Amino acid sequence: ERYNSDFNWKRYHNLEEIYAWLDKILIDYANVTEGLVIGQSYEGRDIRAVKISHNTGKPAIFIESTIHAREWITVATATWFINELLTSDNSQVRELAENYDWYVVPVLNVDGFVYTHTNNRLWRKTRQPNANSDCIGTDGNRNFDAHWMENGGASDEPCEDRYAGSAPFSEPETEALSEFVASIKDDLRIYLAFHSYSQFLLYPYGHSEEEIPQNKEDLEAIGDVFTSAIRNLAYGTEYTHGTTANLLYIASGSSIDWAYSELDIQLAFLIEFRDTGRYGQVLPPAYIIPNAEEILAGLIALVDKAKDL
Ligand code: ING
Ligand code: ZN
Repeated sequence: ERYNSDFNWKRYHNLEEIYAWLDKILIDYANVTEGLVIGQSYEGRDIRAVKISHNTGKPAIFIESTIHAREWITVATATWFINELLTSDNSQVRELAENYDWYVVPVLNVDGFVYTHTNNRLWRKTRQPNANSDCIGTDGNRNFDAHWMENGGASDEPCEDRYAGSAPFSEPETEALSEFVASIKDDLRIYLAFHSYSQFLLYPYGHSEEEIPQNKEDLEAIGDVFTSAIRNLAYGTEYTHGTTANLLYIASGSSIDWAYSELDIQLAFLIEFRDTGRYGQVLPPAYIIPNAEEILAGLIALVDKAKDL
């Protein structure tokens, strides 16, 4: 049975349910979707992507979700967003869907995500064992080849949650992602990474407090419209924007720094979803739709602003 009619956004789902739902939308919306497998995880699972396109040759927007296993709100939001792009009749959402080629990886860290359902709800890293250590896994968002392990905010200790790995792209998951994103780089306009939590819109750099060379003003202008769009909804949720290093902490080897510096994607953002710590990573499912609705509003504003830049 490929169809799973129980899929909804009233609760969180496991990988099997999510992949069954992907199979369903690929059938139901076959004319505008394409299912892609960008690689295999350490434990051999498929890392899947969905492409949504109403015509080839449009600028592309890439969404990376759930590089950190415990950040369940990211995959719930990514799947809700895919569903909106396919089903909404709101004119702003239709524009979003039809004027861009969307690539969404709903669960990048598939092994870690399965592990959060079976063993440890708060697991963050991948699941590849480390040489000379009993500790497992690497922080995918410190494993990219961009100032890897150079400037702090990443650890060379395999037992740490921010372990950067034995080398850049030591993890099959980040390696697969980087190969895939590099393959669409010429069309890629915006790179988005979904995380939780803290209610931040972050942009480069993370590896240094030094200012980005070219387009700081553009990124700040986008940050302003993104946060206002969210604040103006009835929920009134407050997001803050700024560079990773200034607003949050120094973190080298992240995917947005890599996309920005190595692939020259000028618009690369990491969004930290709800909340600000009350529930943290264990956000109750009643907040899935409010979170997703405000992220949609923020992304409509973000993409619209990017058009003028
Ligand atoms: N936060 C991000 C992390 O990987 C971050 C913060 C943003 C790092 C941008 C690097 C670049 O630590 C979470 N919640 O994972
Ligand atoms: Zn994260």
